[in-house]
Amino acid sequence: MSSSAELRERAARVMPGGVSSPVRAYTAVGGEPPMIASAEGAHLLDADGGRYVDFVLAYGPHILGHNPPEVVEALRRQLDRGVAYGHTAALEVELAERLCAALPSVEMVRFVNSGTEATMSALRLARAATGRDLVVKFAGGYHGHADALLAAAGSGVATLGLPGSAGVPRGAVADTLVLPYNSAGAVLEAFATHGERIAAVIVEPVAGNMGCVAPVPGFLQELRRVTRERGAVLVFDEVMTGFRVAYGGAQLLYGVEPDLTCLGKVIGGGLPVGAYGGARALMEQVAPLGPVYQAGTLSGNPLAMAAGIAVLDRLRSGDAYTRLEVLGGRLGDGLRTAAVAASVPCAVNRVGSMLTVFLGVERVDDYDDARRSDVAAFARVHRAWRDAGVLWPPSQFEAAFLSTAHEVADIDRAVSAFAGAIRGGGLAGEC
Ligand code: KE4
Repeated sequence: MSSSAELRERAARVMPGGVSSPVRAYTAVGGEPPMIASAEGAHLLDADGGRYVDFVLAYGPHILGHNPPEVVEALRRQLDRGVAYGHTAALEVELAERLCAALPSVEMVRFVNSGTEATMSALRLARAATGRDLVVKFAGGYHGHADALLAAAGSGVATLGLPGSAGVPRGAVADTLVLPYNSAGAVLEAFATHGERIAAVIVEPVAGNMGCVAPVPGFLQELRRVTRERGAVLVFDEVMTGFRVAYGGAQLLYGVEPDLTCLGKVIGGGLPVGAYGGARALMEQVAPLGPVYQAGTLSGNPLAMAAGIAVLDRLRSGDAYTRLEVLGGRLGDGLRTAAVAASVPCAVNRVGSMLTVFLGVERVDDYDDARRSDVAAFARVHRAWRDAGVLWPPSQFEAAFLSTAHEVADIDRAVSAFAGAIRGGGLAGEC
């Protein structure tokens, strides 16, 4: 098989940046990205035989680690039955029933093939349902790459420093208001000025795309109050948090029920999937029942459904979230302790098994705070992790993830390499 170097060279010839998604190019942290040959549990293996503890987990889906037996078995079983029918099958119904049972605010759901499709469709539905055009999002929030939402987005766009994106026409973002995350005041002001025109507020209830940033107490509750009072649709983008921070998502964890929920990642067990859902009265406006058109050739794909059902059944029945909280706590505390010992200012933001470490700052509550962190120091730490056989998301503006397949030794390896980097790398007190 080709070596990583050979694969990178071949990839660069036929794929922009040699990647299928920008963050994978490692632009923000430097170095050549590994070319992966296989995965097992909490580990990735590259084309040169290198083995890494994986804290990327495909940016969230692999909450049970790579290739958990129940998912492999479900996929093997389904393969013998076919991979796409172009008709409704039992698996879609079974996963849809599980989503509706798990998420307090969801009575009906529509499957799509990515988080981008989920948020794009949810906003179309919100605009149709309200007859309004304005959409509020938050700086550093990333909801996929639909034109209307690529305005001061987080994740890849933030990492690449692109204020939006080339190719997005002015008209596409003219109705997108971008506010500071965690600022209820800014939201109230926006409603005071534009209230009658606001169709929806879309929010990552726990932000993951400016790095992990939790909602400050009362923020989500205030979004719920003002949107209900002013007749706007509250959209929780739970593509990352859905079934990650709790079986019922962030809406269960924080006790705030949105009007629409967007899902992805975990619910497909690593296969292409997305979904959006909410109250029946809203969802019945979606074609073929209602006037809001949305479609997809491979939506409800039986393989993705089979994998998603296997993952959710394991999450619902076992002690996964207890284990994830213990592992997450060990990692977060370990990183904080190491930073204190090295006298390096550091903010470790964690919600369950998603977390981000910011260097050179003491607190990160929004995108401006995140951008004040020392991204050069982060890049140095990222390289030290890699040298220690630890793969961390290659961007300050991403969340790292844990799985039930991670062991204490994996956590301690990441903490030890971090401690060495901030101590040995002369970061102490330098940030
Ligand atoms: P996809 O279209 O990539 O499936 O989902 C878009 C999306 C929507 N909403 C949230 C909260 C998301 O985190 C995402 C995608 N997340 C990024 C990582 N931060 C995907 C990784 C990538 O772009 O390569």
